[in-house]
Amino acid sequence: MGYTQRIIDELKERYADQPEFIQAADEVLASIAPAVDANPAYEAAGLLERLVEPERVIMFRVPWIDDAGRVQVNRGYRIEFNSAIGPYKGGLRLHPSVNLSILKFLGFEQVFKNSLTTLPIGGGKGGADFDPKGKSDREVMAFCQSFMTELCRHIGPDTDVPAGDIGTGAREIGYLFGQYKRIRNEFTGVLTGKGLTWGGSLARTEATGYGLIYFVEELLRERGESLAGKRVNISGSGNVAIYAAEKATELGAVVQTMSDSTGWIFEADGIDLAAVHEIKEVRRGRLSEYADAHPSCEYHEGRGVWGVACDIALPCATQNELLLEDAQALAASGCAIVGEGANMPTTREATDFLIEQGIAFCPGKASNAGGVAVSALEMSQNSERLSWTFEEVDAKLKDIMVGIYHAAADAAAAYGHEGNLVVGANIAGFKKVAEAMMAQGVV
Ligand code: NDP
Ligand code: 2IT
Repeated sequence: MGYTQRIIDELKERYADQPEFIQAADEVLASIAPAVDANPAYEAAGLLERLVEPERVIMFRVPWIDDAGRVQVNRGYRIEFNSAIGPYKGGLRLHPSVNLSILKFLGFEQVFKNSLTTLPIGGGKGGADFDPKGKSDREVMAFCQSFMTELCRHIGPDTDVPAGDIGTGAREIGYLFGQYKRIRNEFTGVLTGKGLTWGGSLARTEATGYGLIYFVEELLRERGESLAGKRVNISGSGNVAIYAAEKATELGAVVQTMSDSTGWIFEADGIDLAAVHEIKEVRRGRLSEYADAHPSCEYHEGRGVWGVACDIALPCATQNELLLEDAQALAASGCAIVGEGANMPTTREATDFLIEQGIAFCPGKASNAGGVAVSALEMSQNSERLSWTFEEVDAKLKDIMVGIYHAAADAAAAYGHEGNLVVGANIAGFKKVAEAMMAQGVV
């Protein structure tokens, strides 16, 4: 049995209770096998055994008091996965589904994604099974302060730099930063996604969504096409979805669908994005409110955006939200591109099917890397105590996304998998981390 397969088998046995982590690790390891097999020194150095184990897993109690005066307790986590090429970097997810398996999958993906950005950032992820939905601002602040009271001893601008993810936006980053500064008495770039008056970077809010569209635009450009007139289906209506929709619309596409965890909307002539922004980001409401104010819109409860015929599908909500049956429906409707804005939104079976069908599949670790890339640019600005203009940051973001597309496409071709961006992104992301780990000895 080959080295890579042995590690996959061992992982499946050891972490049978961590399905999302196994799913992510299996996909990466299976596709980097040719690059690993070409270099026997990796096995001698136990490289894969080390790559699949986080350097450190921190789990802690997060007690806080709700508005009724009751004590609530959540479980907090930070997975410091790999620091071979820079300080741990990655978001904090606040969602009731959060557990060790989900955060390990996200941390593992982040290692390769961050490598692909070409910037000096290692991989990490964290969060808690706290649900910000329905909580008052005071309750969210109480939770964030308690969470940071423990987390602050593990992070720092040269050690580990968290950011946003599902359920963690500008409000949460503000409360977390305030508590870090208060306890440590240091004003440093310990978090990214900060407000513009206190160290944040212009274009960080837009970065993941815009970056996804720049990636897809480059893929289209290589085919002599553009986004103009393309029908685009998006899932989710959070940070990534909204700015992907905004940039796609700006480039002439028609964004037909968006969703939240309750239901989805369909607007044949394009969604009114200002209304979605007001409902989801300002009022923290439900997408069903959009339908009330837009008679042209169809609203359905449950899931269903992949059943609408489109040219481009952009899953931007959460993991495993695009299933095999959805991939089949997309293929039948003539969809030509699936671009992941979320992390691992497409199941393994659906991914394999889409690739078999010749549909261009953009894996999240490449196509959603714009967010963390601009986070790294925020770190640079914090270090030099300067702020760059929106245009400067946006131009760098675009260059980075175009670069990632070509790095993945070139690596795929070099290993005989022309057009397979999954294999290409995994190999390109892996190589730099592997080289750094080999140089740094058995640590
Ligand atoms: P947000 O919290 O801003 O938005 C999440 C959206 O997805 C909401 O519309 C939410 O609906 C929906 N959603 C979340 N969980 C579920 C679920 N279990 N079932 C159905 N719908 C769900 O998060 P982001 O936009 O920041 O993140 C979306 C995805 O993008 C995640 O996979 C994240 O890891 C990834 N990502 C984010 C980056 C960033 O910079 N923010 C960078 C790279 C990737 P509802 O409002 O009902 O909860
Ligand atoms: O999944 C991701 O890349 C993010 N949530 C962004 C991480 C970051 O550090 O900006």
